[in-house]
Amino acid sequence: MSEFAKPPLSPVQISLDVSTGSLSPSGPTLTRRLLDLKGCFKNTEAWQREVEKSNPIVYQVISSVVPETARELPQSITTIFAGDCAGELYMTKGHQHPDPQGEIYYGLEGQGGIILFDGKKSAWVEITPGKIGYIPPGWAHRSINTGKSDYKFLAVYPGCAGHDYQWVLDNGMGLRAFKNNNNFELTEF
Ligand code: S6P
Ligand code: ZN
Repeated sequence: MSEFAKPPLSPVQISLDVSTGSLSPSGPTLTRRLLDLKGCFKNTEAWQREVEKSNPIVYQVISSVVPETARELPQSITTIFAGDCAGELYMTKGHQHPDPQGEIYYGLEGQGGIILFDGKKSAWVEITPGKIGYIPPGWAHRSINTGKSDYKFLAVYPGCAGHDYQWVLDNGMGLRAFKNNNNFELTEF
């Protein structure tokens, strides 16, 4: 398995293959199945049933070789597959940055968006190919695939930011995204 490079890094060119969502050279790949999203979907009975039935892959994250350490600027490609659990669209776990740092997402393929929540206010930022979504410091973020094919985006974030997943389990995200006929709708959490 590929690993992060050890600082100090040399200047490097990184190739991005949008069709596979891969980077070269690349760092670690993370694959999240439905079981890994425990506590995320509203309908916990449907979630349990589908975990026992097939436990499908919901998304994967391919990191570049740039490590998640202070002063570095890591990047990753997230691919969220199309699907839903009892109508709630496939999504990432969502996290808050313990060190409140901003982040940018850049849409590569498919249709999606970000649910953001600062603990009081929630927001939705649509992401399609060529669009940049800005996540300000202090806003937890969860990505959603709102389309019928893979949704892929590039993330660039400060290496010191970190990932607090428990914050989302404790505070929610303010909004949920459900499929609705050929479209989707956002509902209260
Ligand atoms: C990292 C950045 C993304 C996510 C990825 C998966 O700060 O926001 O690379 O890690 O989209 O989401 P999650 O919520 O499982 O980390
Ligand atoms: Zn983040």
